[in-house]
Amino acid sequence: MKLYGSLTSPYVRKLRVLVQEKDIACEFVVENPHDADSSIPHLNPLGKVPVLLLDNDEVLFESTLLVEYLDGLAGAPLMPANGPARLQALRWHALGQGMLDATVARLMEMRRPAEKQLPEAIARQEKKIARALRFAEAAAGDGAYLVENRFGVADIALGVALEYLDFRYPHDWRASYPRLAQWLAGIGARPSFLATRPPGMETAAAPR
Ligand SMILES: N[C@@H](CCC(=O)N[C@@H](CS)C(=O)NCC(=O)O)C(=O)O
Repeated sequence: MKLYGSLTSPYVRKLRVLVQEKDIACEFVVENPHDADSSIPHLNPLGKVPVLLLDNDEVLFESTLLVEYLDGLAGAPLMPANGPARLQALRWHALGQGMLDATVARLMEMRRPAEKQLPEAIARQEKKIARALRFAEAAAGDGAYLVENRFGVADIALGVALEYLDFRYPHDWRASYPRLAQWLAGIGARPSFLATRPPGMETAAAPR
């Protein structure tokens, strides 16, 4: 089984963390979907990473689906099977995913030539991120983990989203959201998180 993705994609990082946490045998193939000769469009019609190539040559894509698939392969599930805990975990995953989408959309706008950038488009994404942070601060408890008092998909999704802010939209969110800051200091110190930090952030001390 092969996981295709870039070293900077937070969507890919969710899977890399999960694979390490569950000790799943999966080769990581570094591929930038933006490269002209990238193989990704031949694997995923949407041209995006992550892509998972199974041993029977079937291809799966979309990080939320891949989390479900890989979590079902081995070991104790990181996603609760049912009930309120499952709903909570799915909502944290949706929140984290939405934060990634907003941070990526903001980055794409900021990468356009200065004269073509729309400040209102950037502000719109920043407001989504600010509201999501406020929501997460209020919804997170004081424990080390978000759901059922044990590490799971919710922690991967929010942890990756918060560290992606530090990578692509660095600002002092920790001053306003001390509970999230403290929670991330614990999650971000896990070996799976340390081993998958994007280039340039590998040795950054937490909290940043
Ligand atoms: N909803 C997708 C988003 C994946 C995504 O946007 N990946 C980016 C890299 S961070 C990508 O491959 N972009 C290339 C493109 O959109 O052409 C997921 O969760 O897997």
